[in-house]
Amino acid sequence: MAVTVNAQDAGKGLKDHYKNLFPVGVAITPRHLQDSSTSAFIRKHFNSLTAENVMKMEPIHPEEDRYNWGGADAIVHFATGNGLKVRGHTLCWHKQAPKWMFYDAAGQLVGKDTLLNRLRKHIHDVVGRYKGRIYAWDVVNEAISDRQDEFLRNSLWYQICGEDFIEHAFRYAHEADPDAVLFYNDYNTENPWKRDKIYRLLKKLLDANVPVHAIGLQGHWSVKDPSRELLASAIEKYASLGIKVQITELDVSVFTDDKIPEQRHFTAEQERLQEQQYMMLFDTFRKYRQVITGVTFWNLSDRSTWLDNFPVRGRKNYPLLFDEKLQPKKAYWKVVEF
Ligand code: HAH
Repeated sequence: MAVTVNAQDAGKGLKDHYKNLFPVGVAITPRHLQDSSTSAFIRKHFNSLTAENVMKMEPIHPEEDRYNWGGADAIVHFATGNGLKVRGHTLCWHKQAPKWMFYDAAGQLVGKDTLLNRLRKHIHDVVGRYKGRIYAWDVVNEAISDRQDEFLRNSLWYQICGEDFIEHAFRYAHEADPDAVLFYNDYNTENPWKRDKIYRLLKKLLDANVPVHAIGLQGHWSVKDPSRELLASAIEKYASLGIKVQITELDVSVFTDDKIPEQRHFTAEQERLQEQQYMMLFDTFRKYRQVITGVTFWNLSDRSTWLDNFPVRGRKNYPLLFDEKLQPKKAYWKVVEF
């Protein structure tokens, strides 16, 4: 079976199988591009890139008057030179944000005007630098609370600015690059009560003519979650607002909770469940091809993924379509067979 598929595959990469549907992307670090076999692997399978970390606020803007452009420039340069798209990630988030953003020289929290001015400057500088080369931006990441009794997350952005920071972030990004596709990005987007809060937020922004064009479903899923039904109903609900949908950070954890202990191997049972889950996911993405404008994986292969340290530090995970030797897993063949 695998032999037949291999023969038909004829040097095609993942992106080639999906070329009539949507771009297939991956989150990388600039170091991946310095190794020629890794960069060849990236070019074979993917036609869109996201910086896993180097475009986030703290790494790219560590001090008020200093930017660290090196890593971001390298990714954009590689993408431009090789005909890959770039998704920017991310302009306004409660994590990996530099402390200086929220404090004055005396160590006191700044007021709303100062914080919004700093956010505006940051967004103009970053989006402006890559104008025309980064086609989409995750403008606001994870602003909705995970608590059922709370609407927005109680972050410093929210504490200082109230709800307004969200609308301002989108307006600043649109000023800086009117052609960029602007995303609200979040996780647990299929959970009905979080989904309904996100819908409410987006509806409010759209009603106020805020330039938000799309939603990113991060897609940090597991072999058991989400169900086909919840995924479909989330996609439909967001799409009913007239916005596009992307899967921005896809991986399928082999663990279903934090209590499962670490193990030495990818088990046959995990492999089977993961194959089924990936099949269901891509089958659903293909069904909604009219609204899904991209699918991006969060890391290249099981060799190294953020899930090796999250939510349990040091618990090796196997969430991607390529194994530790960068070889396609069984799930890969299921995803490209349709
Ligand atoms: C994502 N958060 C972030 O968007 C991405 O920037 C990061 O590299 C990895 C995952 C997912 C997440 C989290 O950070 C905390 C709790 C749940 C999910």
